Amino acid sequence: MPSECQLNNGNRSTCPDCFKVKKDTTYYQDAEINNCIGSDGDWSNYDLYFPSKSLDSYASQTWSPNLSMFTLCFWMQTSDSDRGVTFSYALQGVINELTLFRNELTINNAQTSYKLGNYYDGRRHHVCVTWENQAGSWKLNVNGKVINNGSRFQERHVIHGGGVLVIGQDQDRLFEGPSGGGSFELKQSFMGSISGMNLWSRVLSDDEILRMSEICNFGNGDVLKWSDFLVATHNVEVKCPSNFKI
Ligand SMILES: [Ca+2]
Repeated sequence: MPSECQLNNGNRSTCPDCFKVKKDTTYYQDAEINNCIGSDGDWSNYDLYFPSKSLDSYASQTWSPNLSMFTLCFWMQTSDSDRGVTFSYALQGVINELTLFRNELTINNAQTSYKLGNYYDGRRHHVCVTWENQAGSWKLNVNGKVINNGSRFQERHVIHGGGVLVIGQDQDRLFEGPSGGGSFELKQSFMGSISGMNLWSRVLSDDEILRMSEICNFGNGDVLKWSDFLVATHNVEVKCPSNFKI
């Protein structure tokens, strides 16, 4: 006989083994929330949508490890004709510790040119940037192809953890939250969608990157994974399920 109503945050996707069929029991699950959960059971099947250029839209995060190499991958779709910035990581005293400008990759305030801006064309693209500090080799990979690469870029440098990462804006001074103000520049705010952003502490191979781009797989970064970005979004639309997955 139905008698009790139990509500909890778990569901069949987050904990398949917890679900037990029980007589006279009906299982309900919020369909919309369910749409945001990826096949990994994590809250990862969503896009961040920045509807227009604005100083007040962003997602922010941080990470702990120091990085002597990295791979950063994400999906994006933008028709921004201006200098929208996807990724801005700053440390106290080093405002461009790792920044993806439209046509420059910046590590520890030094820049190298690339052609990411060619893909601000309104279509969906898979973007990866890799770098390592032994040879200073770096690479921009879009849709599984190497677009630009170089070496002797910031050899021996270590990107320290504990800074401030902002998605969708360029930090002109260390961002300290909504009340801080004055940290961003409108021309460099991002409009469009960003999804599946992950950061790894190693250089992924071209094959691994190609596979991710072909199957629209987000992967799971060991430094940051996409589900980590939901906790601190501000005036950004969260759209589920992701428009970038097949
Ligand atoms: Ca700026």
